[in-house]
Amino acid sequence: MNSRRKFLAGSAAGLFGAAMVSRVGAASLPEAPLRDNAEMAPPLFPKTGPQYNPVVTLNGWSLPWRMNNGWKEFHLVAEPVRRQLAPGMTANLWGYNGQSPGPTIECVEGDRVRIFVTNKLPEHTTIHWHGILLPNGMDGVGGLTQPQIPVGKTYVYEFQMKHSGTFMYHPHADEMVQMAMGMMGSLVVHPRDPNFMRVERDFAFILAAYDIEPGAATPKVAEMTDFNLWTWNSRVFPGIDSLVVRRNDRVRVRIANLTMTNHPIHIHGHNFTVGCTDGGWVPKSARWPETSADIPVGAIRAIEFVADNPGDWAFHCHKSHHVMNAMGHDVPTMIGVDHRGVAERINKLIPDYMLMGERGMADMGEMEMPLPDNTLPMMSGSGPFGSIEMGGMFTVVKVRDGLAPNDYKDPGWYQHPAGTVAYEWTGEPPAAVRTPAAAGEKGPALRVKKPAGHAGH
Ligand SMILES: [Cu+2]
Repeated sequence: MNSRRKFLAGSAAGLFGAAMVSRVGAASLPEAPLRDNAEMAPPLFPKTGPQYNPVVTLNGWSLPWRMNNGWKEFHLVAEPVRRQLAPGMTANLWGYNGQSPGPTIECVEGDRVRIFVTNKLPEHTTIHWHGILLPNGMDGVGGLTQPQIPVGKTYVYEFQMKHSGTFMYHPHADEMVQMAMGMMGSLVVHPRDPNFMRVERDFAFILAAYDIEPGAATPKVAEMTDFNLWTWNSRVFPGIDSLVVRRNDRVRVRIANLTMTNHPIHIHGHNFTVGCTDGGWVPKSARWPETSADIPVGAIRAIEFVADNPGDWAFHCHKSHHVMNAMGHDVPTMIGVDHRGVAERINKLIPDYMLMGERGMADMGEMEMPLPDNTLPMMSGSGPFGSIEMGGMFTVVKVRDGLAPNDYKDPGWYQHPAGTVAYEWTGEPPAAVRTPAAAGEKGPALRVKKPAGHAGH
């Protein structure tokens, strides 16, 4: 901590502890780059320090740094942000450096890092470095290991990255509000040996949930269980980036969960193993094949697979209520009810009123339902064969031949070789044969029931 002492001694305002850092900001703070959009930035290859294979953050970016006498210096600014969740809906969130989640911090095992955190929120904050083995006073738990960072002040965290793996950062101050507002970011520590657990494509994102009323833009921060927007890096389908990979690439996807429930993340057309948790690497001898990995609350799983099956593969949370977007409260079941024209009339009286479809809910995917402003259809996204009827935690892994090593551009939809797509059978249907009902039994009744409200989805 030598250079920290030097740093503080050099300050003109050496009487006020860490708060003084902001007084010398103009001279000593590294730049705090900002980002004003939710596009995926290309991987950030290191220009200085040890080499590594950088990650790609879905709908996000990695924070540039500067080297200063052997320290890797980053600057995070905690602040209110406007985040587009998908085209058609923008939310008022809190985040870092212009976006929620904040930028991914990437460094290398053994690096000494100095992270400046400037608080531009309307209340105090801290940052906890989830999973990092560090000195207690750098752990970022407000009141326990440091005073909270007051509004307008900058604090400095300094520690050495002792082990490689997948971690995250988030506040440990007024946590319920600050995480419900979107304050979080990925933190990746690359192995010192770039060939250790090497992959060709390495993705990172965080699971976050919000409760935003249809027609509103600000999450309800007191919500405990009843969330209606299930996001990857504060984006919902169809706003989530595809994972573009070259055929036969080894792929890692680092998934952190900062929602209040678990998410079984499922891939099609491949199987994977869990290669890393926020506790460290899983030895290869201890892995087993999966197609879904449950990501517990407050945990991280990095899955690894070889992308050997070309195509457009669904990749999603397997809880079916997590692959849809916001519904109004008390949505009635309307299956079997002809309500054409009713919603428009009700909407004049109750702006956030939405109807479920009368033939099931696929109507929502076809966007026939009138929606309040700044509200996404519950299910949407169109594919080469029509509406995909998804929302929330859903995207596509696009496995293609012949991509350049760092080409993450959307290659468009998969062109299926002739004879490899499910097709309609056009013969005569067989005569229906029904099993006679047992004596006293009525015929089969179709019942479709949805819970009132959206608790638990
Ligand atoms: Cu889920």
